[in-house]
Amino acid sequence: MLTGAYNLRMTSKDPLPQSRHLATAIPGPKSTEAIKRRTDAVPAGLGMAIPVIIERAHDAILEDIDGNRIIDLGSGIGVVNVGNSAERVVNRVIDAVQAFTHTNFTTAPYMGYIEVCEALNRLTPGTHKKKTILQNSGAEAVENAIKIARHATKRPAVIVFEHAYHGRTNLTMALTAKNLPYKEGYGPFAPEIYRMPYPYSYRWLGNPATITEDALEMVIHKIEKEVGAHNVAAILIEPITGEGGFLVPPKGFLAGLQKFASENGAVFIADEVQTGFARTGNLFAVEAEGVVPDMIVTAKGIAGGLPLAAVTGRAEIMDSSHVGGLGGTYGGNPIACAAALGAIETIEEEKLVERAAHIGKVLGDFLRALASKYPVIGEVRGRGAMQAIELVKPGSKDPNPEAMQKVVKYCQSKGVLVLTAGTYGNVIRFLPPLVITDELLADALGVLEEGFASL
Ligand code: PLZ
Repeated sequence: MLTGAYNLRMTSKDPLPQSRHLATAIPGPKSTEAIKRRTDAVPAGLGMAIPVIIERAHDAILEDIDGNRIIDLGSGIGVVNVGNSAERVVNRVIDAVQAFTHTNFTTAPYMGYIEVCEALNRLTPGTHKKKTILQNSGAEAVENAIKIARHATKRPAVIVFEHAYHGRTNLTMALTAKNLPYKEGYGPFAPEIYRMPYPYSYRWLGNPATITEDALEMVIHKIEKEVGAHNVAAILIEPITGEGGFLVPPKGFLAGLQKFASENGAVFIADEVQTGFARTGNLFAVEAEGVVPDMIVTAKGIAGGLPLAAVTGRAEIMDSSHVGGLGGTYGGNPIACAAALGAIETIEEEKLVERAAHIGKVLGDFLRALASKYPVIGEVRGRGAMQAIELVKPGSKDPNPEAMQKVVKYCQSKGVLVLTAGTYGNVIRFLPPLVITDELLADALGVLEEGFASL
């Protein structure tokens, strides 16, 4: 249902065409001027993937202030799975913001928060009784998951993995694997975090046939000998690593960890911040392996671009905290909750789970064909609309971040936004909005191929 205000806003400008268009070089003159102001006003520590200033965006197109229309293959880092400014999100946000902007849920509750929690309790894997708490960001939700797991188990230790990314707060920096750029100089870090080997199949030195068993044996041995299984509050893992370069664990690895956690009274937590909300061709990535986590952390795709995150878990774990032990000023803000309900409705009504699987097929087939042509592509991996390529020096597995930079810059100059990732800084990742048309995706992939041809 369109509100009057929304109609007005939509008719004040032409709808944004879903096509790539270069009005100027990228960056254009207006963006170039504005980026000088950015440099002057914001700290150097904030990176910038593409040096343009965005004026508006819809579905899979970003339009900058010079009038360039850029194809979005990043979704704001896996956030706008339902598309930029998705209609149901925008409409619900406008209605919500006109009703009230904030009360604080622990001061005076409202239905949007409760409805998002009900939806997550219903949609996340497992038929057990679940409860959900809402926060503002992925990092805050991961922190809360650990906090709740420690309280419920009365244990200190947290198990994490190589190549993991969980956020930028003090605890989540400690949970994150990669030093530069995330941790360098920002310590000391939170204690009682234990990092385990990860079965990175492309770079695994052992026998590929027994990678799952061998990795599980290593991990369990280390937990038992170096931590003590009875000290473990939680095992935390991304079902597919995000910032770590879209590493897909070998089949059975997640299930093995879950089994170990349940046999030893630890909480098995899936960080689905990047993999969640239809991205991988399932609503949640753990579903592909039939794994049911005790807790699942979601953010990004949950609210179509508004800041919202959640921890959903077994009711008895979630209820362990005393009254007042959990909270926050903005967590589950009514506008963000309205956006989440619009995003969830969009995923269900536009069948975006199936759409992600379709995009995954198109993208995966294209990337594999590209890899057979260009030996600089060492591996294609991912699931659904979460695909990546790892670039190496041809004839070896030596990381090739230089080639990655060149291809990424080429794509940008032609109006295609792609993101990078990976422990070795040599991965190009693809996270298109799930509403991208086949034509637009094909156009973007054509540009990508030109990028490889230009090397
Ligand atoms: N867990 C799996 O991917 C966020 C980071 C962007 P926040 N990833 C994007 C950047 O450079 O800061 C992420 C994630 C996984 C947790 C987080 C953290 O989510 O919403 O950024 O706090």
